[in-house]
Amino acid sequence: MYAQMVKTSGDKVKTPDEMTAQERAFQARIDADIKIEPKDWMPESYRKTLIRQISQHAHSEIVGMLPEGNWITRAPTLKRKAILLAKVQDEGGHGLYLYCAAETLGISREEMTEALLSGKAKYSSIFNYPTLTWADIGAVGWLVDGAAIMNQVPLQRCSYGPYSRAMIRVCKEESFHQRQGFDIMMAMVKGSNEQKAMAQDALNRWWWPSLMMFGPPDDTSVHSAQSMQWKIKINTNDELRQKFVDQTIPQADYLGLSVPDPDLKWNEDHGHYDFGAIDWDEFFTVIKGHGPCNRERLRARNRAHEEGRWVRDATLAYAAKHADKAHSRSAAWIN
Ligand code: FAQ
Repeated sequence: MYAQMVKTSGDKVKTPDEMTAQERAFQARIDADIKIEPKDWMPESYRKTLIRQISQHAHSEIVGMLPEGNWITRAPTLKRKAILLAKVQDEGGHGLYLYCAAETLGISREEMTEALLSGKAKYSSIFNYPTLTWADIGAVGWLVDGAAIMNQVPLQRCSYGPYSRAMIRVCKEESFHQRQGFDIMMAMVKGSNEQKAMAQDALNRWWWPSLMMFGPPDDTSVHSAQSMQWKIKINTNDELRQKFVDQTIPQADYLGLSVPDPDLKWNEDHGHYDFGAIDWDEFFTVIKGHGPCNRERLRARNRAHEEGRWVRDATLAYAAKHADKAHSRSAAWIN
């Protein structure tokens, strides 16, 4: 039940000769940067790929509320508590826009929720790690939201209209999230030696999982080639990971912290940082459901779903009562 066990399968990208006339016309629209809207014709696998990616993205936002939600009652000041509360609510809002965007492709909210709760659907690997100290909340905002923005800014130009428009709004809020995380880290490094040590410890634990967020290396990423041809993805996993490293190392230097990578080195020839090998066994273990918190996360979502049942029932009963009233009013008017 707790494994994120959706089987991964990548189809070979079709050449123009292998496409039907309709598929060629569709690809031409994408190449001309014309957005695809819900009522437009689309290849079935374009629709399915979008449902997979957008619903996984939505689930990530919803499960992503848990590691930080865990610290709302323990935030060190009232101001930090209010900021964190607002941030966690934003993540819930992002999940809702994204579920709506996925619904335009013909999947229901119930189907997506069921896939998450049963452990069939994937959500980002990063949210299966624990937030052990307050410094982890800084590291999540700085690194996890930082990685999320790096991935989502290009998605504003994605070919599917509803997803691209959702990303524009989400990105505005994510930049605030990243800055609040960096602000927590700044406060920690300016504090006592113990606080600085907590910030370094949080960076040590979140660094590698943050790099894994971008997905497997390009040569093993099954979906990238087709998703890039369809502009569902604008950059490859490795391109975004490299941009993230290049952007984040100067920020770590500014904080006076160091990333836990002895192989990290500025490469003058390429104008990028070289970095050490990522433990992909760890990544695949986590996405198969065996990370440190997979069970806990799904238990929490299942419990929330059960405890929220009365709210859903009450909302439906209220809507039905009003539909009945409206029906009686229009029947009285006709008679
Ligand atoms: N975790 O062929 P690819 C956030 C799976 S939002 C789990 O490269 P693709 C906000 C992948 O699904 C974070 N699974 O796949 C926030 C596929 O399996 P499948 C979420 C992963 O789709 C911050 C298989 O591996 N963002 O953090 C991961 O082309 C703070 C093969 O991979 C998005 O979802 C992973 N990290 O590229 C909230 C952005 N990576 O489906 C709260 C949109 C890969 O065949 C607090 N998504 N897999 O069974 C994307 O850009 C892409 O889907 C990628 C993966 C880049 C994630």
